[in-house]
Amino acid sequence: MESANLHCMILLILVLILTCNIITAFSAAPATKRFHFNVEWKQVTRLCHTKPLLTVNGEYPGPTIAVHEGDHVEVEVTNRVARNTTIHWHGIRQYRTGWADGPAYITQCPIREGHTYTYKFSVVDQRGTLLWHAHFAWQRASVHGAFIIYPRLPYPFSPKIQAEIPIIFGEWWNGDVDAVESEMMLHGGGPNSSDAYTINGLPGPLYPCSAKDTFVRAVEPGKTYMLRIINAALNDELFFAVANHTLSVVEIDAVYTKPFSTQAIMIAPGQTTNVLITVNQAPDPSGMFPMAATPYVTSIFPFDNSTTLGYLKYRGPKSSDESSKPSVVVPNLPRMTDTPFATEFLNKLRSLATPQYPCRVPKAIDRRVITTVSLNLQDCPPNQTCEGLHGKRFYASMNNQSFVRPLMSILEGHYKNFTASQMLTSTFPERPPKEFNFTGVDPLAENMNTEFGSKLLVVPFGMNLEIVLQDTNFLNPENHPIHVHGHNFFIVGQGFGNYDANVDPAGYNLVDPPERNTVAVPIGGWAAIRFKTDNPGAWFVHCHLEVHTSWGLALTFIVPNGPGPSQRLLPPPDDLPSC
Ligand SMILES: *[C@@H]1O[C@H](CO)[C@@H](O)[C@H](O)[C@H]1NC(C)=O
Ligand SMILES: *[C@@H]1O[C@H](CO)[C@@H](O)[C@H](O)[C@H]1NC(C)=O
Ligand SMILES: *[C@@H]1O[C@H](CO)[C@@H](O)[C@H](O)[C@H]1NC(C)=O
Ligand SMILES: *[C@@H]1O[C@H](CO)[C@@H](O)[C@H](O)[C@H]1NC(C)=O
Ligand SMILES: *[C@@H]1O[C@H](CO)[C@@H](O)[C@H](O)[C@H]1NC(C)=O
Ligand SMILES: *[C@@H]1O[C@H](CO)[C@@H](O)[C@H](O)[C@H]1NC(C)=O
Ligand SMILES: *[C@@H]1O[C@H](CO)[C@@H](O)[C@H](O)[C@H]1NC(C)=O
Ligand SMILES: *[C@@H]1O[C@H](CO)[C@@H](O)[C@H](O)[C@H]1NC(C)=O
Ligand SMILES: [Cu+2]
Repeated sequence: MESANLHCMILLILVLILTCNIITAFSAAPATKRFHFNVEWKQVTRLCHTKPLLTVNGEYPGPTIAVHEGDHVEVEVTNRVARNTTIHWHGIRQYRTGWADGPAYITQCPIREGHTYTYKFSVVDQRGTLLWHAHFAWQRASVHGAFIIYPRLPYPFSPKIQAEIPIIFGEWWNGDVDAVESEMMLHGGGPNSSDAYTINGLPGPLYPCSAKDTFVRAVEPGKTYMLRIINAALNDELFFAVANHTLSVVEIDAVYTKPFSTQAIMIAPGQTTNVLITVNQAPDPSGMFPMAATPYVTSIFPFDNSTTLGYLKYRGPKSSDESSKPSVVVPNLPRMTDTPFATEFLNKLRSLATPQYPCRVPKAIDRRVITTVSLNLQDCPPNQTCEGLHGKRFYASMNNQSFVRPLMSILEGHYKNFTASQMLTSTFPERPPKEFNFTGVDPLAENMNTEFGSKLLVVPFGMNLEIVLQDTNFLNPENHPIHVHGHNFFIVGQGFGNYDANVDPAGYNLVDPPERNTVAVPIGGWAAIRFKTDNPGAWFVHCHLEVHTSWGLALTFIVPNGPGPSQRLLPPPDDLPSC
């Protein structure tokens, strides 16, 4: 009897080992993947303007990082320019490795000219498309690239994918982008807008002197492709569509979704979206189908209202007329101000929520923080001239705190128990300091000044936290893509107008809400996000419209160490840059 049981157990173990082997045979075993990034200038020409462009390894967009789920990653970054820099691995959880997160003055001091810092972290329980980008000044404009995490298990969707096509959106300036930021901060006005949008660094044929810089990708008729779409633009949310083709959304921010079909997508800066596209149209004479991106605009500021165009080129019989010109007709994109389309699209996003990929949304919460996300109009300091509206200066804030980056690493200060800095007080207000009709007031009748500082929000380890992000119509209401570092969150609710804590929670989706790292808070509305504070460290929360981060639309929250030895922030690496 006993020996029979033993045999059973041995058999079971054998079966388990075999099954495991089959699973790991699908992809390589976890490994350490090493990359070398040189941050360097490169002469680049677009729209007939040649300028030194800040790049990684001379590439624009930068090199793709491709790893497998479970891999350990080491990226040695050497700064070869006379400016400071840092790199952020956008959406990577950085569990216990906050030192490798990257935002300057939050988790590290900048990497100075001639210095090297090696970012070391593991990629755990995430799969799909993310991005990496510089997190210093406005360097993200050209210092960015795809971060692809291949899954250990087969994709949970069909049909079979012929190939994948990265589609990275960016913005091109004819001038120096860092100068655009410094000029704006010096005079208090709005920033210059970009001169072009780009697909994989190429503006396409709708711009002057640009037809030769057009992204074209050959595809096999009848096959299905996966587009890994990344919005690395600085200041613009975008609509994207491919002429005559339907897109099927299967993943956002490296989390699988319930698939759904759509003619176009809305994608905010910092967000990623994987879509399937089946190449099933009768090719037009040129065999080229245009794809295009154009902004989704909720701002009153001047903006880049142009359209970037690329092509899918059907591979076909030679009979296709080589001389016929490809269509430059923009595919069916929503109007630039089409908030109903953006809302409808975002409302279709749902976590896959299967036993294999469960949706771990907190059903109950320990704390709710309510914060405004707001633009501000600051009185001009005496004896200065300011170029914002009414001779004042533009700023932005959360709960009337306009975030100022201290000239030190907050994470290091936290780790070393610094109390010296007056700025690092743990008193970020958990409610708006003034209750008013956030989305109904006449802004110009209001005092739109803000306060400046680096107050920290401190939350206990392991709690279920809800943050309600409330837009205001100070200056004007806008859609703000809010990015949280170190944690994915669930968007349990969103709506227009003012959040009502007595009414709105009843409408939350606590079954299959979308899980993301960046939420596009509706214009003149609110979004409620939930997550478990399971990652000790100092984490930046900010608007991914870079202009708003420069104006202070940000906060930093601290998660202390948990009780267990594996719930503590790891010690800082030896090569961590100092200020
Ligand atoms: C911003 O645009 C203005 C007007 O086109 C131009 O004169 C100025 O040089 C630009 N600033 C920067 C920093 O590119
Ligand atoms: C693509 O769609 C447009 C209308 O949306 C139509 O005019 C055109 O003929 C279509 N092209 C092909 C090749 O089907
Ligand atoms: C973009 O803005 C410019 C200047 O305001 C205007 O002349 C042009 O018609 C606009 N283009 C589109 C496509 O809206
Ligand atoms: C502003 O300028 C006036 C006259 O030039 C001067 O008297 C005053 O001290 C200045 N104020 C400040 C705050 O610099
Ligand atoms: C910081 O304070 C905690 C608790 O007071 C202590 O355990 C830890 O050793 C201190 N860390 C440093 C680097 O001083
Ligand atoms: C806020 O203002 C809007 C627009 O004036 C109005 O429709 C709404 O009823 C107001 N809400 C509250 C709570 O007063
Ligand atoms: C924000 O702070 C400024 C400066 O203290 C103050 O003047 C303003 O009334 C405050 N606004 C709100 C909405 O709390
Ligand atoms: C780089 O950052 C350090 C630390 O904040 C600062 O002291 C230094 O002045 C900066 N260098 C440049 C070129 O901006
Ligand atoms: Cu914003």
